[in-house]
Parts: sequence; C-alpha cells; structure tokens
Amino acid sequence: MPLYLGFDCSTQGLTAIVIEIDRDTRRVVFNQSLNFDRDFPEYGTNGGVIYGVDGEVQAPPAMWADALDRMLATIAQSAELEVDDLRAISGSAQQHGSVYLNPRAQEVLRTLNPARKLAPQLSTIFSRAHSPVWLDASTGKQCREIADALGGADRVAALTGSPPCERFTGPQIRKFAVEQPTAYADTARVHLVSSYLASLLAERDAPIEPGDGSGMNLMDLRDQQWSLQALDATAPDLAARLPPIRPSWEIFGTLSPYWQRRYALPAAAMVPWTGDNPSSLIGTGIIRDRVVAVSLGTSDTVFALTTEPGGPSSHVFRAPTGDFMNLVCFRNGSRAREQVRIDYGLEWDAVARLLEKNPGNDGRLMLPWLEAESTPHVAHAGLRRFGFDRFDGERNIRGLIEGQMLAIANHAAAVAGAIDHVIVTGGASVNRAILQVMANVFGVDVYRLDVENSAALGAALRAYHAERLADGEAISWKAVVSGFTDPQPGHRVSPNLKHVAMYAELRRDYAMLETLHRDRAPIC
Ligand code: ADP
Ligand code: XUL
Repeated sequence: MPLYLGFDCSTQGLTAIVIEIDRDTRRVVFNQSLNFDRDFPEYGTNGGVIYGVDGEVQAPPAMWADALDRMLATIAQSAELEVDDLRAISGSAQQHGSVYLNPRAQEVLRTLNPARKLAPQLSTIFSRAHSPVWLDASTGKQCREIADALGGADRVAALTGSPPCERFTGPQIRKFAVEQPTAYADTARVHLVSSYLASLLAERDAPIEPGDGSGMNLMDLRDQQWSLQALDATAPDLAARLPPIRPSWEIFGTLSPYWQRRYALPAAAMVPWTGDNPSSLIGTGIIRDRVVAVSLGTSDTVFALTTEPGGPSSHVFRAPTGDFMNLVCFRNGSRAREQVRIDYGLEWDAVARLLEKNPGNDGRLMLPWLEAESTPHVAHAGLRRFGFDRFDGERNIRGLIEGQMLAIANHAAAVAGAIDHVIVTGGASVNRAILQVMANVFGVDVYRLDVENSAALGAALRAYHAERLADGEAISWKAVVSGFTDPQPGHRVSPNLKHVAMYAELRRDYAMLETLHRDRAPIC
C-alpha cells in the first residue's frame, strides 16, 4: 500500500508522520517526535535554540541533520512500515531561519559515505556555524535600511507580503553580510531550514518553495520569483547565492543513494519542503472560507487561506495550494505558558483547574509579553499586569493564558474577517481548558484535530498530492485532505454562552491596553 512521509523540523523537535493511502484506506501509520534538548543534549540548546546577546537567537544546523538521520533510522527499523512502499517525501520547518553553505558543500553532499553518520560528515560545509532562527530579534537596523532602500515598509509589504521583520531571512542575511563579510564571501548558498533539510535528503540543492519563500522579504509575492530590487537592497550578489523558487508540488529529485544504502530505503520522490505554517494550512484542512487555524506551538500563530492578497493581515504568504494565506505570529506562545506554569510550580492539570475556576480573572488583564513580542511589535520584554502583582499565582496564570487568547482572537479579525469556527493545532491543543478559554473568547466552536502535529501531516499530504499530480491524476486539495483533517464532533469545544459577553468586553479592554503599551515606532 503506498506510503507518504512528512517531516516537521520545528523549533523544539523533529516529527515524522507516515500516511498510508489507497482507494479504501487513509490512515496515519507512523507518528514520532524527537526533542532537541532531550535527545541531542550535546548541542546545548534550550527549547531547541541558543540565546545570544542583543536579541540574537540561533540553532546549530548540524543538530537538525543529526535528528533527520536518527529519525530515518527509526522509520527504516519500524516493524509497522513496509518501507519499500514509500512513494514520496516532503517536509516543513520553522520559518525564516537560514543556513549558510560554503562552495565545498555540493561536493561533500554528493560523496557522503553511507556507512557513516550524516552530521559529522557535514562539519566542513557551513560558512556560518549557527543559523539565525525566527526568535532572533537582532536586526532592527537592517530592517530600517531595507525599508529605506525600497521606499518604505509599506512598499516592502506590497512587494513581498510583509514589511521588513527582524526574524525574516532578508534582514538576517544583510546583518551577516555586513558584519561578517569574509564568511559571507565564502557562502555559496543560503538555504532556508526547509530547503536545507530537503537538500540533505536529495544530496543536491533543493529549491525554495513559494510558501516558505514568502517569509524572507525577498520574494515577489505575485510572480513568486526573487525580487531583484529586494535582493539588491539586502546583500551583494545575493541572486547567485539563493536556490531557485519552484512550485510547491514540483518533484525535484529522489531520495539520495546515501539514504537508500544507509537504511535500505527506496528512491522515493522528493517534494519541496515548506514552512511549518504553510504546511499546517494543509494539515488542518483549511480549504474553506470563514475558518481560521490557530497553532499553539512554540509560537502561537493564526492563519487562514485567502484567494486574494490584501487586507490588514501583518503577513501574506503564498499557500502551498497556489493561493495566499494571511498570518499573524505571536512570539510569546508555549514558552511563555510553560514558564509561568513552572514559576508557580504547577502541572498542566492544575493550570486547567485554575482556568476553569474563575473565567475572566475578575477583569484583571495581563499583556503576556514575557519575551519581546512580534504581534504587536514590543521590543521591551516583560509581563504587564493590571490590578494584581506577581505574587498572585492564580491571577498570573489566568492573566497570561487569557491575555494570549484575547490577543489571538482580536488579531484573527485581520486574518480572516468573519469566522464560523476555529481549528486548533500544536502542542498546547491537547489542553481542553485552554481551548475552552479560546472558544469563550472567540464565541465560536473550536475543534482540535486527531493529529496534533498538523505541519508534519501537511507535509505527508503534500507529498501525496505531488506524487499523484506527477502520475497524471488531477487530484483536488479537498480529496487530498479528506479523511485526515475532518473536524470530529468529539473534539469540539463549544463556547459557554454565560461567558461570551464578558469576554467580548475584555477583548475591547485588552485592545485598548495593547494600543497604549505597544511600541510607538514599530519595526515590523
Ligand atoms: P513546536 O512545533 O513549535 O516545536 P509544539 O507544537 O510541539 O511546538 O508544542 C510544544 C509545546 O506544547 C511545549 O512547549 C509545551 O509547553 C506545550 N504543551 C505540551 N503539553 C501541554 C499541555 N498539556 N498544556 C499546554 N501546553 C502543553
Ligand atoms: C511565523 C513564525 C513562526 C515559526 C516557528 O512567521 O515565525 O511561527 O515558523 O514556528
């Protein structure tokens, strides 16, 4: 029975999902994750990343390669899988992060020794040892320079889908080119995390896919090609250093001989990798109007499909369907929730009881900006409490989670307009009490999906879609996602009407506070 493999290399770990599809069967047959901190302690990460000075946040690209190697070993050894039936592979990765390869990389990738582990063989290929990732907020200066060169932040947004943003790849590349010109000169390729990992599987340069390419401030959103203007405003000779942009569903190679020999895997078709959010758009089955997806991962994101770009959303990306997607991203997601939980010494079930005990927190609000925030832009980190202090554990926990849900619901209006229901995914989506707050705040039903990692599922579904197209079957997206992403009544959380009006009032209060306390001159 045909198998399709999807990876998701997120901030904190690597997940792989294998789906089995034929005429009568559609099911997930493998779903496992590795956690970077726990399973790869030798890289010294905290939440998958390494915090530096002045807002710098990076991660070792060798760690991602190591995780890929270990996961493929597990897949190859899995008793449940007939790996010979593996037809196609795709993946997704945290967006915006970049990997810098030197001119020797191509040759090293072509001559990998299947008897040896992958990561040590890559030790000579990087022109920059660590990759800047989406949590990095160190490029405000470069954002302003790019905006100035292109006629203002609005012009950059009209061209690339987003104003210059600190975490986006273009400003990150500019900073590297200016501050480390020798290392930049020794860079032959700048990959996204997604296209880097795809290249490791194919042993050749993988293309960048338009969904993830939209998170760079470098791609012309409409024609889905590099914008030469944006490239010029960013760094010298950048065009020669970027891989081509190719359609999301265009097969670009096969699983390389290294992996075939190392783990006795077949020459499965390689489908371009995308970003975790565009991939989740597929993995949550968002192919309808008036539905918005909320991902409660390391970041919290809200996104929805749209056929035309425009409107007030802070980011417009290309979707892997060829349409567009609106997105907002909150930097203070699961890490902030996890931190307050630990600070007040509670397990998740105790957090749930607190949320249920006193919805609305007696009107006490918190702006949940434990770290610098991206929506709205807030450079100065720190929780802002109104009407309580840090010693009141219950109010702090409710204040943070309710504050996050109020922010998500308020900003969702820019992403999707009117909303009939919400699909929720990501690590925190298993927490029903959080989903109840979300349903009460939105005032609509919230559905959790069977498969919690919608990015990896989306990648497996994209692999299936591309392989079917290549085989001459004009398959629709509805047919692709059917049976995997249908909201189940048992997973529905409905708003409690007793609380909806109260939260509607709190949403207005929260929006006012946010306006008062956000940065006056936002970068992004
Ligand atoms: P990412 O894909 O961004 O790496 P995940 O979507 O896997 O992240 O989510 C990981 C997060 O899920 C953890 O940081 C953790 O705080 C959160 N999480 C796990 N279990 C729960 C729970 N029961 N309630 C709330 N949050 C949870
Ligand atoms: C989106 C964003 C994050 C990362 C990590 O713009 O920065 O959601 O993709 O998940």
